[in-house]
Amino acid sequence: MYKLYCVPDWSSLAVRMVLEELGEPYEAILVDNDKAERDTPAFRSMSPLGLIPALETPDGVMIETTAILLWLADRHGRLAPPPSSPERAAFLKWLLFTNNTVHTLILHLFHPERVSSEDATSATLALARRQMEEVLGILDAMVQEERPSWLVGPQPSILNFYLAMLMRWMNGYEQGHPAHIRSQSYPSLHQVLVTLEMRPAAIRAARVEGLGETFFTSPTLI
Ligand SMILES: N[C@@H](CCC(=O)N[C@@H](CS)C(=O)NCC(=O)O)C(=O)O
Repeated sequence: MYKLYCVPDWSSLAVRMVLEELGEPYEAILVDNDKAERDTPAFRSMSPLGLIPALETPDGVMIETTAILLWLADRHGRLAPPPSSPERAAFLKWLLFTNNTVHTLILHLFHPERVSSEDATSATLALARRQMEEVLGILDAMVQEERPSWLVGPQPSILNFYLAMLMRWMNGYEQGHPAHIRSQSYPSLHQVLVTLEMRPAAIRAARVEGLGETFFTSPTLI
């Protein structure tokens, strides 16, 4: 059985939602959000930077949200166009784009002190905000123009879950902070959240993690 090392509402949420969607049994191992627990040799041997998530699989421990999601999709043959599909190229491109831009910029918006000196955090936040608006605009336009089946088709892909989690955090961030970006400003992306919010797997994961009802579109962060 998979073992998911998680903290509620951290990046492990996307993995939990995907495991729920796949209907795969897993054990959720709650890690204390206190850094000390993630700093233990035992945890560091699985996740060298002490980051969440980590997933124990029959092939060894995995880290990195995108790698885990893609591995799960490929292993179970669902939630992503398969390697032979003509849709695979675009899917991979936008999955990695989301990982490298949206997820990275969120970390800059939430922890500007990690990427700039103390006295430059407001400039870092302003820059990250502008960059985030640009990349969300690019993604929104892509969805509107291309209507990719792996994002707006009848079945979600791993990217729906990943993107919805990332946008949840921005939707729920304290108003007035540069990290507070409403998904409504990006209508095609917002629709992905609206649709996924009704998905039983997402609802189950949200309940277990205590994320409330409108957990993507109008969330309260925990
Ligand atoms: N590149 C990693 C980033 C994971 C990450 O930053 N996880 C956050 C939680 S959402 C974390 O563990 N933060 C703890 C810390 O930075 O000390 C991934 O995509 O999985």
